[in-house]
Amino acid sequence: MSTTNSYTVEGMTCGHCVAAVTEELSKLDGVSHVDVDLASGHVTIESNHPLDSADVAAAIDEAGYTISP
Ligand SMILES: [Cu+2]
Repeated sequence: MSTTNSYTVEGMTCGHCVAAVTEELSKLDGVSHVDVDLASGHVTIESNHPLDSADVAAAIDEAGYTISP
């Protein structure tokens, strides 16, 4: 069963940032699709099982950005 989670990421300024976030999130186990909207910082993650929000936060941190609370 597919799960969709949305987050808002702070600090992205260009397509390179989008690519970095997309790459790190895509590495998470079970993630099937990542969609990032640069203008709003809105990130949608589709996965085939529910994700641990700590894992998502760690991946975004790894890319160099933070989740907006
Ligand atoms: Cu950038």
